Amino acid sequence: MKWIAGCLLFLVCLPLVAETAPLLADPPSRASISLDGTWNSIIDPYETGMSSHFYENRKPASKTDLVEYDFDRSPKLKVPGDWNSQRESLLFYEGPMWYQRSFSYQKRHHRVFLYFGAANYLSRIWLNGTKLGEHIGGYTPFNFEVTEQLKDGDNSLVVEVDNTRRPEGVPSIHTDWWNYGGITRNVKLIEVPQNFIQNYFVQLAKGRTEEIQGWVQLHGTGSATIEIPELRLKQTVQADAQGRAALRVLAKPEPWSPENPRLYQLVVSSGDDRIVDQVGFRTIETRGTQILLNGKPIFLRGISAHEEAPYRGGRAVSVDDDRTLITWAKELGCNFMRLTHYPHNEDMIRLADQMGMMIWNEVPVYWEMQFENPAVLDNAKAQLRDVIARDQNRAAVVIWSLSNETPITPERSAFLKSMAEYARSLDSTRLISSASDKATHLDPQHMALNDPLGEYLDVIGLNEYVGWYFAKKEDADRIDWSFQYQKPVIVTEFGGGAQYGLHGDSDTRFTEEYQASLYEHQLTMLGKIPALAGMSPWVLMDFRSPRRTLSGTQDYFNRKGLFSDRGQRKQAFYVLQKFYRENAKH
Ligand code: GCB
Repeated sequence: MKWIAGCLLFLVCLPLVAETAPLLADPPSRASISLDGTWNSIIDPYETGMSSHFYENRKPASKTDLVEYDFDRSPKLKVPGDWNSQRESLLFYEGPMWYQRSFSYQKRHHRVFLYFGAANYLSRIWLNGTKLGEHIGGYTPFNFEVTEQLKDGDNSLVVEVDNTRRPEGVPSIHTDWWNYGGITRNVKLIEVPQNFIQNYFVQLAKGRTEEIQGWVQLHGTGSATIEIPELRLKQTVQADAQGRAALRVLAKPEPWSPENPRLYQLVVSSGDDRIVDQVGFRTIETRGTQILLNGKPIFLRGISAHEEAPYRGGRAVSVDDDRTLITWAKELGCNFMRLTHYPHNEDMIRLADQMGMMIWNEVPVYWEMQFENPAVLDNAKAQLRDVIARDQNRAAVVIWSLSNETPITPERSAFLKSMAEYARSLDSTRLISSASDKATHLDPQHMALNDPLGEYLDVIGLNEYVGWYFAKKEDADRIDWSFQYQKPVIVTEFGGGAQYGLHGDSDTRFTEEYQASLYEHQLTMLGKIPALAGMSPWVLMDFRSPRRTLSGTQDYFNRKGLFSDRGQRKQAFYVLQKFYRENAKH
């Protein structure tokens, strides 16, 4: 009996579908074929596609054959792109959507992987009717090997993407941003030799400006050669039985910084595989309550931002969208962006490397979640693992953020402790943080953040809405803050809503004057926090949120942007710009 129960348990625990393959590094030098463009799509709120086998992409075999779907006659969707902003009727749609495209292929390389930049939230993928697997999580890349399933000539790729919100999801049911569904990032075939370079990590060792360390992960064995021609560096390292080759070498690169975003060509080769990347080198550490970039204290003049497209709305999908967002942050005087509340696209991080913008990179552990559920922890860790695997060579990324505004419970603290340890085991060179809003009012003039989570972090993130969600903005002038942990503090959010062009006195909510005045009072208050090492007010641009229903003012937009969603600057933009100009040296 026990034996049968054991077997049953084993069967239940077995994955029901093929797993995704380990993530491939995807620098622009990889040989690849883009599958972006116009795809066929079928909205499927009742998920009949599974029982009707949409993935077979079948046509009636005869006049009498009943097939109740036809991808070729269905509406089109652009990939990459969210579906909500492509068709008015899809603005609020949450549920399954089927995507299909045909493409022709001629085999040129030994092995081929199908790579998705991201699809929100649950994806199931079939190539020529064969299921490749599933992926959970809306903001991280994933890939499958398709060497066996690809045919010479015509191929049909079918993807079911379902953005239904789920209690056990990461994030869970409630967020303050739009649950954009769809294949929101690039899709491509990546071609590699039989033995290939899976990934590589080449950065300065923690706190060492003259030592480059890292590894190359091979799919196969043998050796890997790492070259940085401008540093006259060339090292060949032998892989162990797991294909991992460790690197440690003395070198003196010119340090990357926002003022001087110096990048070096990096060449990694092994057998027939060769990767070329652009990599910057910098150190990032803390000392007491300071953050040190390349050994020197730096103040993070930041702004928070969602991955939403300026002017036209919807998910940001192009390098031009990314460039506009970073350019606006630069105009504001920023050297730092907090990219909330999930990993943004890879191009954004690459652009930050090139343009000189330090990045806070976050995973969507947000508000209430099932912290006691081990599968949720696995999911959150997988998202953390994959964003680190994707961005670990970007000097711009200085902080991995584990979470935002989670409730203080023993289960949540254990969850985040485990995440912090995992992040450090994957990347020991960057800082770990999290944003907490669990401050307490000790008395009218004194607030304290004593979130036990602080123990596991290098940098404390504080979200506080004095003058918007509680207290009057004028109260900020008299409020002092205290923190339980002697660590650097970044005020990761403060702000208030304003409708661009709405004017009035500074006590009237949603006027530009109210927002500008709130910033003035906030900046007075923040100036009195000795441990303050940076800030990233909420938020760069107005963004869509289903929670923001106030008609005529919000219209399903969170209006706390310094820019409107159409790119107009509000008065508060200039308040913060002035402050950052005056504090540029700190
Ligand atoms: C917060 C959240 C952010 C919200 C923001 C707001 O504390 O972290 O996701 O959008 O407040 O506008 O209320």
